[in-house]
Amino acid sequence: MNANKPTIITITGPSASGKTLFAHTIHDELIDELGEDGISILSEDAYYRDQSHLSMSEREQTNYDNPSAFEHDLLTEHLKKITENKSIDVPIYCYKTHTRLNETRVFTPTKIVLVEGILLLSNKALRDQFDIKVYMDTPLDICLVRRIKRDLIERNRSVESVTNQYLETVRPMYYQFIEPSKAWADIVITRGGKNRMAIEVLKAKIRQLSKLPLQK
Ligand code: UZR
Ligand code: MG
Repeated sequence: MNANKPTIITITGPSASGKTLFAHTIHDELIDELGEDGISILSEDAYYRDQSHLSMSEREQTNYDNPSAFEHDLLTEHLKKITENKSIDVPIYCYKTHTRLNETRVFTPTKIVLVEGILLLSNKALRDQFDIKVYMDTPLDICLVRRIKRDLIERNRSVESVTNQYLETVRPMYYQFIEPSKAWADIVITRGGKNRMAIEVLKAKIRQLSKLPLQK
């Protein structure tokens, strides 16, 4: 790891495995100590391809669990810019409409960048951008229960649509792409985003890395 560039840590694993919770817990528990330029989170979800050229029913047929659903090239390019301490314009994706908004969010590199998402280790160019690779190995039945609860509340979905999507894409794509990508992980975390010792171990490593000087 080079002391002069941001450290990029990926937190990956199946949908609803606790990636977002894990990343946010680490971030929120360190932000006062490390400051706004110390730690931040980037989400792979923001890089979902825009579906506005399709009808709503076509958009609902898209396989969002296949790597091709993401603009991974753009994310790779953005991560390279981050390592050069350059700002990026992060897309904003809307789950309800399956489209990208016109506006973007300016992201300024921080000393530590946590990148969370389902297929971050499925692509070599992308994988090569990460200094530390973490995989959330939460059992798939636990993920499904969480996914039903979350998508009903946060993503405006019905039980039927979530369970159909689970059988048609989430589960098969997990076995095809996500589960095999675990082999690339440096650290495999059991039991989900509330695993306290895993959070503390990551925090300790991040604190250590944060002591290294960042070139301005
Ligand atoms: P996380 N997803 C949608 O349901 N709709 C979209 O427009 C874009 C994505 C789902 C996607 C994936 N797929 O499982 C999940 N399905 O979002 C990834 N089916 O998000 O890691 O937060 O669960
Ligand atoms: Mg998430």
